[in-house]
Amino acid sequence: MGFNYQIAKYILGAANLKQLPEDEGIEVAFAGRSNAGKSSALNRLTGQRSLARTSKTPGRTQLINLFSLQDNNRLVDLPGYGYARVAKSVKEHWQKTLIQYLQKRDCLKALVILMDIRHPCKEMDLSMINWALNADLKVLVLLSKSDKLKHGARKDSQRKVQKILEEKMKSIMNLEITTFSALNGDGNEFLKNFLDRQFEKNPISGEEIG
Ligand SMILES: Nc1nc2c(ncn2[C@@H]2O[C@H](COP(=O)(O)OP(=O)(O)O)[C@@H](O)[C@H]2O)c(=O)[nH]1
Ligand SMILES: [Mg+2]
Repeated sequence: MGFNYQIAKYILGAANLKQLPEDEGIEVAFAGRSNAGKSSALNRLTGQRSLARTSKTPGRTQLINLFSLQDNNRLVDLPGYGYARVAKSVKEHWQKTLIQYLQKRDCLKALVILMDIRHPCKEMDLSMINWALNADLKVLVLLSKSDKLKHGARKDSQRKVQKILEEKMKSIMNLEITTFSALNGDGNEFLKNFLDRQFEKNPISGEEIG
């Protein structure tokens, strides 16, 4: 009885916090460096090829894009962080808006943080993960574009990242990691299962049969 992510519908792109819908229900946001694969992951998750615009020009998704699911649940495509080729003033504005969203949005329950499996754990990634865990958010790390590596290298990278995060984070209780490919669907079930648990209103504590 997982959620239906195919019904996701674009609501709006917010340029600032005032344009966001009411701060109620549950939001799970996708974050990561520009070009990490956020939009592609949302497209794969929802089975909609062009739900979130994917771009070959990094740094173009500079709005907070919201998508509705059933029951006042929403997916959020955040502007990518740390892309150098954008004007400094523009970058600073977005960094500020991003931080404000993360700090002030009460309905934000979890972050999905994408890191290119070939270039994981950059400084901004680590501070983002650290910040989210300290703010008591659930965090799922997607090591994206896993199709770019062979099976062995993929597993190696995941183990390395796991170790780095164990060392650098105070607690990894609320942290999960999987490899992910928007191209071949690797990790998509893991992602769905993670999201199902965030959106679930009354998590069943014990086994309930019948
Ligand atoms: N091979 C491969 N390429 C990907 C994957 N996900 C994204 N890309 C490519 O990476 C680039 C950036 O993707 P996009 O989703 O726009 O990243 P965003 O900036 O984080 O939203 C695009 O050229 C995508 O086609 C993946 O799983 N495998
Ligand atoms: Mg994007």
